[in-house]
Formats: sequence, C-alpha cells, structure tokens
Amino acid sequence: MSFLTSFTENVRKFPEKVALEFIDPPLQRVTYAELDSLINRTAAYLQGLGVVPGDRIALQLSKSLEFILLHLATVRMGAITLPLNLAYPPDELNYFLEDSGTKLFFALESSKDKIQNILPGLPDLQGCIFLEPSKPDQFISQIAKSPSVNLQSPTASLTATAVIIYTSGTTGRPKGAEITHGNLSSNLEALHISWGWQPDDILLHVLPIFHVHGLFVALHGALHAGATTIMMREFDARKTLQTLVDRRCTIFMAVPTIHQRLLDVPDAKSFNLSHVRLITSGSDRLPDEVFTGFQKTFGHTLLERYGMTETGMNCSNPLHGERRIGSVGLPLPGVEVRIVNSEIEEPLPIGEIGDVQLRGSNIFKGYWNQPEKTSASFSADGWFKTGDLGYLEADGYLTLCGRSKDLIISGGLNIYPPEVERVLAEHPAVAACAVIGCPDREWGERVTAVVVLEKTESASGEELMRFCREKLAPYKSPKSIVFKDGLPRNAMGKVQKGELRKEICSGIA
Ligand code: MLC
Repeated sequence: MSFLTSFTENVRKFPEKVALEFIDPPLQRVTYAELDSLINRTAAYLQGLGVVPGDRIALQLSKSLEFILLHLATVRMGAITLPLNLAYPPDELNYFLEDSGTKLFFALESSKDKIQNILPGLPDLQGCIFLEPSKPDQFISQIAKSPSVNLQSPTASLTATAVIIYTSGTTGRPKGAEITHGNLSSNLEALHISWGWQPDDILLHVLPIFHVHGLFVALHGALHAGATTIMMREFDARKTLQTLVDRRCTIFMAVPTIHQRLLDVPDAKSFNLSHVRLITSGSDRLPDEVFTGFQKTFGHTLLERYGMTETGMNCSNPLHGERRIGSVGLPLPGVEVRIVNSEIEEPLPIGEIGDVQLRGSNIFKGYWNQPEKTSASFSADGWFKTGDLGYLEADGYLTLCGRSKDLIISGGLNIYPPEVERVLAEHPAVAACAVIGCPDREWGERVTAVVVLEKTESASGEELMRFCREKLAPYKSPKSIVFKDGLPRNAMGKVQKGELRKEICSGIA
C-alpha cells in the first residue's frame, strides 16, 4: 500500500476535518477534502508541464502549502520529489540539480537573482518556476480554479522511488538517497502503531519540511493518521509554547536544539503542557540535561527515537513503558538492529560497543546513480551500515555512543567535515585544515575549523568564514576558526581529530 493510500482513506472518512492549518501569515487552512482536490489539481498542472512518472521535481521553497501540494502531487503521480534546504547556495544547488537530472525546479521568487545563472548549464532542466508563497493568490488560487485529474489510486509501485534526499558523505560529493513508496508506508505504519497516532491528534509542526523528520515523520505521520497539523512556518520558542497551550496540541516533535530553546524561555514553567500526550526528540543525541530539564519544567518525559535519511526511523523509546535516559529505545516493528565488530563484521555480544547495522523494509533503495557507494554502504550479507557506534542491552534497548565516520550534527543537521575542509582548502592562504565538532549547549556540536596558514599568506578568521559561506550553506560553515602552526598527525599522515578535539574544544566558548 502506498503511503498516500491511507491519506486517500482519510479523505473519505474525514472530508470536513482540518488537515493543515498555517498559523502565521499567510493564514491558510485546508480540510482533508480540499487538500485532496488541490493535490489532484496540482498533479494536472504538473502533467500539463510534461511531468511523467520517474521525473525528478526539485523544490527549494519555504515551508508552505505550495511545497506540500507540489510534493504530494509529485509522489501521487509516480514522479520523484527532491526537497532542498533553502540554505543551499548556488554552488551546492547546481550540483544537486545536475546530479539528480531534475526536470522541473520550483524555487522562491526571492532567490531568482542568486540562482538564475546556474539554470542554463543544467542539461536535463526543462523549466524553473519561481513562486512566492507569501502571495497565495499567485499559485494556490490559480490551482484551485484549474482542472483536476483523478489520481485517487496510487500510480507507483512500492519499489518505485518517491523522494530523493541528498546526504553528504565522508568521501566525494553528497549522494542522493532514494526513498521508495514502500519505505515510506512501512515506516509510517510502524510509527503509527508505536506512537499510538489517533485521528483526533493535533500535531504542532515547527520543523523544516525538506528533511525526513519534518516531512515524513511529522507531516506524513499526521496525514496517515487523519490528524490535524498546525503548521508554524518558522520556529519561535515562545510562540511554540503558547500554541501548544492555545491550540490544545497533543503531539509535538523536535530536535534537541529546539527543546533546549523551549527550556530557555524565561517563564517556560508557566506553560501548562499537561494535555500534550507525546513529545518526541530526534535527529541528534538528546543531552541528559534536556531530558531531565523537560521532566522538571514541563512534567514531560521526552520520547527519544533514532533515525537517518537512508533508513527513516529505526528505534524508539516506548509510548508506554520505560523511556530510558541516554538510549534511543527499541527497534520499531519491521526493523532489525545488530551490533558488529567493525573489522570482521561479526555480531557482538550484548553490552559490547560496535558498529550499528540495520535491516528492514525501511532501508532505502540506494544512492542515485552510485552503485559502488550503495554497495559499500551495505555489509556482505545485506545489512545497512549506519556509521553509528552503539550497544544493545539484554532487554533490546539500543544506546548510541559515537560514530565510526567523521560527522558533525549541529541543530539536528548533518555536516560532513571533509565537505567543509575541501572548501577551506581552496582558499589560497590555507595550507592545511581540519574541521571538528566541539560540544555546544545550543547546537549540540559547533563546527570549528583548525587552520594552518601558508607561510607567505595571511587571512583572518572572519575572511575564512565569509569564504566558506559563499560556497556552503551557512549551517555548515565554521562558527569558529582556530589558527595553529601544524596539525597533529599519525604515522600515516592522517590528522588526529581526537587529539585536536581534546586540545581545541575546551577553549571554544
Ligand atoms: C541555523 N543555523 C545553524 C543551524 N540552523 N547553525 C548550525 N546548525 C544549525 N542547525 C544558523 C544560521 O545559519 C544562522 O547563522 C543562525 O544559525 C540563525 O539562523 P536561523 O535560521 O534563524 O536559525 P533558527 O531558525 O534559529 O534555526 C535553528 C533550528 C533549525 C534549530 C530551529 O536549525 C532547525 O529547524 N533544525 C532542525 C533540522 C532538522 O529538521 N533536522 C532533521 C534532519 S532528518 P547566521 O550566522 O547567518 O546568523 C534526520 C533524520 C532523523 O536527521 O532522525 O530525524
């Protein structure tokens, strides 16, 4: 069953129920029946532009009804959505559009000047449509008046790719993870059961919708359940607490940085969240202080879960039962977890730390046009190698305790140091560099670059940061630069990042 089948059933069961409500301008509210009709009209519009199953449709739009309609219409007609972070500068954008062979690109009118130059160089691109979601008359009103197609029954098979999301890697350029209709539907059902989703749930949605967390877990989760989603276009801590109270929301999902900001609201304790039945945390390790802070301040035990772009959700602490501090909980239905020795890939006994590997219907199809990288990410016997280190307890709980790959997670977003190092190395004054994550109360980890300058050149930290921001999304760009005369290296010449972290991180505010 495609994940949109359950949505279609909900349209039949709850036509008049509010599916989505945007609570900041432009205020918008659509029922299940209206949403269904708008999706079909958007599909007709896309068909009119020549979109056929399998085409890649890229969206670099703000969090909006336009984004949601284009995404759901794309997957309903068997084409593939490519959601893109708004923070990607033209260099990165160009790579994603070219690599994916995007046919149609929807971008913000306000980005026109910035991205116009890259468009003629994209061989597969047949059109770029600029939209301004702050002016709903421009697209939504037109779509509402336009003809529809009847696409009620799903057109794509479960093995067909529904969405491609780019993730960076330790080597080379970012890779497009192909997520199938089957991946989406099986994972949605697993979460539906595990978290006890109900049609009368009200989800407060504050996350971006260009990632797995905001798009699949939160938005698709609510549509699958026939629930109502209250959409906040941009996260604001006080407004989030006020909305949870005013709108009697029952479910809230966020990343640890957001939970920390809620705790930092000066009168946080005065917000009574007793009617909220579930608050989840994911995309990054949940610090113990945030877990206990939530218990003290809001009387809520956060439910931590574990996921990845390539796999969707893997494990979750239970809805009923012990939510164990520091643990990501138990494998979800249909997901298997094993811990193996990294050298010989032999399963390890309970309690021993090793590589976390996964198997199940949630695991992605592969990296777009990258068969070697795809096969390298699976063990010989078909388990997906997460790159995380962890151990299992006798009762099945998984605890993560590090990464076997070089990765920084900041505010719930993954940053691969080699990508930042490659950009820094292009600067003429940089002789060598290493990028590390230093612990940070707000972001979880703070991107920090350690730079050795060429003997004859000079550059300030500000200049290097500016240089990075021209070529990389701002969240990937270093927040601190530390200059050194040399980098600690092992006998093979490899930079010893562990040493650097010990030496540098304690000195970073
Ligand atoms: C913003 N900035 C960040 C950042 N987000 N820096 C580092 N890490 C981040 N995550 C920077 C901006 O570049 C800007 O810098 C400054 O912070 C303020 O920008 P902003 O846009 O005002 O930030 P804000 O709205 O406060 O965003 C913070 C945030 C956001 C925590 C709300 O990052 C967020 O929504 N994170 C969630 C990401 C997410 O959904 N991840 C799920 C991935 S899926 P300057 O210098 O320009 O001012 C996944 C799988 C799974 O991982 O398991 O879920």
